[in-house]
Amino acid sequence: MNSGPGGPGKGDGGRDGGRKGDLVLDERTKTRKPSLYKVLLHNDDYTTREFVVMVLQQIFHHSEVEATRIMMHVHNNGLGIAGVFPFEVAETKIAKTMTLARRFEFPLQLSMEPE
Ligand code: TYC
Repeated sequence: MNSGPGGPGKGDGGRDGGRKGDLVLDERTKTRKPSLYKVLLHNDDYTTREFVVMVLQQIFHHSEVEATRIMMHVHNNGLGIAGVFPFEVAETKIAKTMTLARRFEFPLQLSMEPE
């Protein structure tokens, strides 16, 4: 039985960058994509539509048309996706949005979950 994908004994063609004998980083160490998280926007009865659209434009970089579409989706369905990002980017956007919302005394809630 061999040692499975990526294990020793393959000889070539795998993850050694095509080189034999040199000490090189595993190709996947350099190329593996970060896992992604959905940032979810929650509806409430108090945050203004205008504020939500502003946040979707300023923090999530959507166009006014797309921001309005997302806001209306959340308004009508209770929940929607503001965007999909690597973990730390998602966390930072949530924190920025929450801080801004609290400054305006809006109860807006966001959360994140693995894509
Ligand atoms: N439901 C809010 C209103 O009618 C608008 C709203 C939309 C609030 C999306 C939060 O995530 C939200 N003013």
